[in-house]
Amino acid sequence: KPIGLLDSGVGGLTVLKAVKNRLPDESFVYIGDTKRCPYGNRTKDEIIRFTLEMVQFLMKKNVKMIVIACNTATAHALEIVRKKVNIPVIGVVKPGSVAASHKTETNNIGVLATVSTVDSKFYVQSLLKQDEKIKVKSLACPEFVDIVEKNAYESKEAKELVANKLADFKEKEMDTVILGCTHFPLLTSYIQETLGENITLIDSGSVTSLKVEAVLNEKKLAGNKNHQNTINILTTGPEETFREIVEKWLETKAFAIN
Ligand code: DGN
Repeated sequence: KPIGLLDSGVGGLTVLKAVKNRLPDESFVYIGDTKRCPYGNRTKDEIIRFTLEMVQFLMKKNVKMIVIACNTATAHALEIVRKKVNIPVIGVVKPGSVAASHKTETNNIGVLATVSTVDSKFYVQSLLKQDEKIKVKSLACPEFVDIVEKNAYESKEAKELVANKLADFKEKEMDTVILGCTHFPLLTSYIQETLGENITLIDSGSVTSLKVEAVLNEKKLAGNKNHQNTINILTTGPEETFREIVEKWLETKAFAIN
């Protein structure tokens, strides 16, 4: 059975890539809800409804586990999804928070995310659960999602956008910044360049992949080496740009549903 992943668009591909590299014997179904992207400026109710619809779609594909590869959906809908399905459901906020809290030496962490994730305060709560001394500075960067979705994340426009947006973000004590939106790892080089080499960026994809592996082992759900593994990448929106990003990022094909 495959592992199911969902995001509002192409962002969750950064998580898929990390999980696929760690677990090459697994099969995957990925759904990007491009038609309704971005989720980041939606109401909580909309985010919950859309997430549940994507979960239902994945359940029809007979997945054995769901990874909510979207911080916005994780912040608002993780617990609700967990109550609806009887398979393991993993979000991306806790793995990122745990990794950041281990990494920081100054207890001063930055979070870059969508408007809705920042407003939910989910990261702040999650980080404080790790260590109540942690100070968090958050910034909503919805523009980053748009530039990634239009496949311009390697352009001069993207470089300038990141430089302007993050020019005043860093504080003296800050040593760790969480990429709290799964779209943002595509902009890693520009973000790192702007914030400086002494800032550690936390990409929830790689830490989430460790969690996925641990849960598969714990629940005895890990894939079998002798099986033919498949990877099925789908979008609710138009195929063209989505497919270009998938081909470049993952070197595989993508398809639009219906
Ligand atoms: N990739 C999503 C996230 O991690 O929050 C959100 C992008 C969006 O829909 N705004």
